Amino acid sequence: MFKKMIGFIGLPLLLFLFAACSNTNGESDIIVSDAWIRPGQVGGPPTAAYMVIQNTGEGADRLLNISANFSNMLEIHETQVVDDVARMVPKENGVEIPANSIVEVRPGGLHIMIMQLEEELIAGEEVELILIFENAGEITISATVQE
Ligand SMILES: [Cu+2]
Repeated sequence: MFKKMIGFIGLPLLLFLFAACSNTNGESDIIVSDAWIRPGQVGGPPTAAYMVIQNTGEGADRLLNISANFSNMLEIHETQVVDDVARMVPKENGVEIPANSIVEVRPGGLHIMIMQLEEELIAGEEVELILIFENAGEITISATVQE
């Protein structure tokens, strides 16, 4: 009887500990806010996502990659104006998020280019993006689809 009770209590406790371990992102120094994505259609032109990334820590971090379930082709780009011509430069080594700083991923500068949409993105929807940081690891955020 006693053994049976231990077994009964042990499993939920074990699951709780697992949940606690996998939740280390909760202590992350990286805070992502104001995430939004322009609407887009399957087979249409690329769309883009924007957000504000804050590093509250004492060490630099780096946004390495982004993934989503509605596209397999997300790239970090930066719009640069050279001789009055705007061009997009892929940030193949990611974007540094310096210690105690805010990096704005905004129209006209850094953006997350989203190509080959597999699902329509409709204004008003909320979609998930997974940001992969060098130190903070994976951070899942919610982004609003809006013009
Ligand atoms: Cu781009």
